[in-house]
Amino acid sequence: MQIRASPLLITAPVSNLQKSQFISLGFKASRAASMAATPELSSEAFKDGWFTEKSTMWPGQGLSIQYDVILYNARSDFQHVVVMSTKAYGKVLLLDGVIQATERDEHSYQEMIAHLPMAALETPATRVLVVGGGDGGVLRELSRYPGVKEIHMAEIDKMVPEVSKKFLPQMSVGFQDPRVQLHICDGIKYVQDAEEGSFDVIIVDSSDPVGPAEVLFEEPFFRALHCAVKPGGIVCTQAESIWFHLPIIESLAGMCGRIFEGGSVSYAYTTIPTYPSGQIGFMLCCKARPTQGPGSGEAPVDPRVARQTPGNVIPPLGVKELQYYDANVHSSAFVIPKFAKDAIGKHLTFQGK
Ligand code: SPD
Repeated sequence: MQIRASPLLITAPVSNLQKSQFISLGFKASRAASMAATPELSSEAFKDGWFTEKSTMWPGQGLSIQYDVILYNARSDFQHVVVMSTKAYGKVLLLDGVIQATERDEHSYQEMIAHLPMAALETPATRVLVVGGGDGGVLRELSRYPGVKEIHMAEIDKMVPEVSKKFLPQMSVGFQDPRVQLHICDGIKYVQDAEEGSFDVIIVDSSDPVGPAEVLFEEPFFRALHCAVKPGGIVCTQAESIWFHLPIIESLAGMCGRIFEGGSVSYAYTTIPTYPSGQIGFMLCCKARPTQGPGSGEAPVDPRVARQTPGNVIPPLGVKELQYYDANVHSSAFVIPKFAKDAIGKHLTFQGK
């Protein structure tokens, strides 16, 4: 399904435009009628060939990107899914009108949310879980670790992997790794049902805490994450922007500190031009280490240290070289500005002083 931006967009409401465009492009009436079932692209968000991202989570601002074509526009059981093609950022995936990934800058987020926990482990990971992340970019990054035996993904919305496989090959390449098992299910239930201590790393690659992802920022889910990760293992969750969301980050860090008692809680971040404020963070929660055996010890794991190294290119899978992450970027990602430290430092194990 392709809807082309045209001068008509300047004046026509998008819902009317979809029908008239399909007719003027020579589509049969039945095809045009079936398009009526596709969701309307709100004329406020898609106007004059520009998409503008507005949300109550970043009030008073909106990032605009000029688009050429709407490649996909459908409503799943959970959310509104759009893929648009743009000159500035390549193809862009939107969920409920919020930018999730663009071909140009997705590597900064996907590499960091995956490699910060994976590389910080004292003992290399063998079993990893991704909650959400249906575009596949995080899977692509996990495929760089030859020691990993199983990579599980619990994604609630089957439309996201399907759309990514069709339109976003640079991300969905991650699904080609034979170690990947995709479970289309409620991520919370999947984690609650997991065997205790059965994952070395759990990555929560969620959208923002409005709509379907809200529960992924709440205590019952974090208690289940703590149970499912191994002693000495690491949970890494999307943890929003210090420019907009310090109260959310503060309460998340406080909650994680209570749940991961005896372990450590740290906030790291990456830069990314298409997320609000150009910055997004990650909460790294390390479970208290085992009292004996590999990786045992009293002191909690300090995730600021990169102890493992991801592989760089994997030709059989078509995984290209890293573009953002290296060991220096790893440690510097935990250096947070003073105003953020003043607000959240009291909850952070190593970054508060
Ligand atoms: N404000 C948008 C935050 C989106 C975070 N998740 C992105 C998913 C990419 N795999």
